[in-house]
Amino acid sequence: MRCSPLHLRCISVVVFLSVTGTLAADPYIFFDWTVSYLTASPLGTRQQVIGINGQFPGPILNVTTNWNVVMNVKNNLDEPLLLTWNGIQQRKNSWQDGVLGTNCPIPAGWNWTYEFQVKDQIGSFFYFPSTNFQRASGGYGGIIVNNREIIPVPFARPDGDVTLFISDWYTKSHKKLRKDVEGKNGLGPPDGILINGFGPFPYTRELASNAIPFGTINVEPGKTYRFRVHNSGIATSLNFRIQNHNLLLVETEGSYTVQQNYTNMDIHVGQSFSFLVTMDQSGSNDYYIVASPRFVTSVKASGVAILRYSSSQGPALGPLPDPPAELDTFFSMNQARSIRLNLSAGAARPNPQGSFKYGQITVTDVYVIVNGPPEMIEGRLRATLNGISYIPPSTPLKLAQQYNISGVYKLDFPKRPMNRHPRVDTSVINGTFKGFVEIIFQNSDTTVKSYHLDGYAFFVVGMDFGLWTENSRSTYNKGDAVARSTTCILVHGRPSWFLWTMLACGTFE
Ligand SMILES: [Cu+2]
Repeated sequence: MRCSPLHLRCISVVVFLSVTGTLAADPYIFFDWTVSYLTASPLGTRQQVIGINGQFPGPILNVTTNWNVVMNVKNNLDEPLLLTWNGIQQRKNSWQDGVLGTNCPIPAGWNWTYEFQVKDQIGSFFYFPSTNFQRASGGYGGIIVNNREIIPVPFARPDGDVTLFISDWYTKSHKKLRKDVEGKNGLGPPDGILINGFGPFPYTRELASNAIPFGTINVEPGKTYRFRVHNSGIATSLNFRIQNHNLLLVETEGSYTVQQNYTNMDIHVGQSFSFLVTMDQSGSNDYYIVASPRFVTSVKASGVAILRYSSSQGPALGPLPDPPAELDTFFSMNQARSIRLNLSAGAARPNPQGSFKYGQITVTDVYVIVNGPPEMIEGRLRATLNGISYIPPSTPLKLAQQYNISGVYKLDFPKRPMNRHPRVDTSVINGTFKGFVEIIFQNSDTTVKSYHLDGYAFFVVGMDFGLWTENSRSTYNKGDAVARSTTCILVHGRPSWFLWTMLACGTFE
């Protein structure tokens, strides 16, 4: 079996059987989106970008806990499209998460209706095309899951809500980039940093042209806004900050956090944060909003947008606010460790193991996963995990499982790195239903890695530089580690590790 329009249809029958009757009490909301190419010049060079309903970034999917979303997507691109609802933990129709293996891409010219429920969730997420390197051309947009009225929120209702996408950006098309990334040269450095699809405000003559339109966020003096900031880029960690303004961290990827002030935040690829920002400055001029590249010296220009008070009389003053020291990974790790779960806030739900206290759940499996630097394997530059570069089978995993087709994949993903030649394989982790898994990621490459576990939130219980050992467990945070869906592994001249634990709760129902 292959991904084909026929299978899209036959799967939809299964969906209706499983949905009918069980979700009737929760409201339905319907959307019609068309995905197509637009022409834009975010860095001054005309290029094709991917827009949704004519917008880049796409529209914000603004819903409330437990709503059922019926999302019809028409693919007007010239190649298959698969949209993923990143961070949405689907209890029903979990295969509709828009990643390869469980969900088929929508063929060019076709449409497909996703149907999913934002069950027991709140917070800030974003959707994007999950295959074909299309995210490098856009196609992304915000997801806001509001709390139900009866569920209290651990802060006063903000006066406004601002979604910001920060990302590295290439003037090459995603089609060209995906050839490059598999070839000898690799991806290469980006051409600039965008904020909400706009190039930088001309903060310096050398690095930013004044012919490029830039983003402006309009605010009222004295008011407090919730800024939802997403790194929707391809490879570059970014440091986010607003000149003269505090960032009060309140939420990340669906978890309320202990509320702490930051002057800046390292946001890694795929991560989402909510900050409360109070407009407590004089407001007689504008202020810079900055996203600058981290841990890379090849990219000099920052992404710069403008924060404009309604009382402003003139442009932002002075140099950009200072970033942390360019290569200071200790700063970044300490900052990541300082993010803690707010244990007194509502909206928690018990683990499938029936406990709120993750530190007391028995771990059923341990995986130590080591990434290798990209190398040539079977004629292409490929990254590996425990010596395996995953190759998607022509029959999607979910269909092979559903119809008991053998030989499509192997349930032999190694629990430890193997002492053998790297290979290409369709090797899958054999998860235990309702199991509780400890995963240690060890970064043996020279660049920051960002890991995302689709459809799950995991507890980031520890991270450190150096090699992980059994003794490292004594440093785990077993009380208030934040639960999120995307985390990073930094490097500091030697391997570094971080760890998460996760819930296996029925990706394959
Ligand atoms: Cu995801």
